[in-house]
Amino acid sequence: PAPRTVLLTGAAGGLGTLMRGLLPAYGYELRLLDLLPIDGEPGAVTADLGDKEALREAVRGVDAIIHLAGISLESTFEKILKANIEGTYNLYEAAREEGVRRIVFASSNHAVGFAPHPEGEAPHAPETLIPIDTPRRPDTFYGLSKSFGEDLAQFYWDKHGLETVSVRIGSCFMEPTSVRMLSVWMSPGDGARLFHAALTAEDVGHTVVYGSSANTRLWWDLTTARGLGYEPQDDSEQYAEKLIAEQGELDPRNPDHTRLGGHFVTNPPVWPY
Ligand code: NAI
Ligand code: 15L
Repeated sequence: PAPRTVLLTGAAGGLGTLMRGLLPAYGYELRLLDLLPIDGEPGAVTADLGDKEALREAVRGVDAIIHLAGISLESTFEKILKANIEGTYNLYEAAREEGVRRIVFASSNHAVGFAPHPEGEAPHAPETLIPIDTPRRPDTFYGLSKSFGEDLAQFYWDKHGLETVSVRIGSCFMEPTSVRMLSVWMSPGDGARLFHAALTAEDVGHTVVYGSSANTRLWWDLTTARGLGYEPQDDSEQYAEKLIAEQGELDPRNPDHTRLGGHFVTNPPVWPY
């Protein structure tokens, strides 16, 4: 049966807030969890991913989990280790113990951030797009934790039959705000479509997908995402003229402009606490 009750971790965050707005229309009943309390949601679970008891209680009885919680930018290895690596392990253990069948894991483009992206005129030829099985090349400790999360997901599938769709999200915000984002933008509506597909596709085992809209300037291959039944409806191209006028075209001599991870490869934004 299709999942109905879904635990959304990281529900107070940017993507969590967008998905809290969009996913109920697909018929999901969301249970919310975050380290921070959520305004107007007195039923939300306020818990740290380090609290195993709280996680076990939070996952009890849900059909699936969308795991967004964690440090979403670069930080010290010690902080990333606790929130993203141990935290994701704790959540998988809780899910295994409580018999949850599927997790949608918010991986990131930064798990492969050092991969070079196709250059030159878009749209890029299909054979030049970054394939889903390209060797992982994390660009930060943050990206390294997402790489670990994908391996953890594979292990829990092989060893315990717990399914995961790992979504290497590009940039999911209301609008793209940089020339790079024109290539990796995922509109909130497409994000909800992709999460819905990841929750409902059959026999996913552990499937890794890139998460973006059908952008004209796409750098990566959306085949595995489409294989879940995802049909993106949006394209960032409508924002291209304005962003390029403000910021200029990407410069192939600039190392920040030639790798999938963009400025994360040289000067990543740092988690504030
Ligand atoms: P965000 O930083 O806005 O939200 C993350 C949430 O996780 C926050 O509300 C924070 O309080 C919570 N959190 C952090 N540490 C926690 C802990 N130890 N226990 C419980 N909750 C904790 O990030 P955003 O943009 O909403 O991203 C959500 C997820 O998607 C993250 O895992 C991020 O790495 C991933 N992602 C997001 C992208 C995007 O474009 N927004 C792109 C690629 C990946
Ligand atoms: C990410 O993984 C971050 O969580 C998000 O805040 C964006 O910076 C995004 O990548 C990106 O690459 O634009």
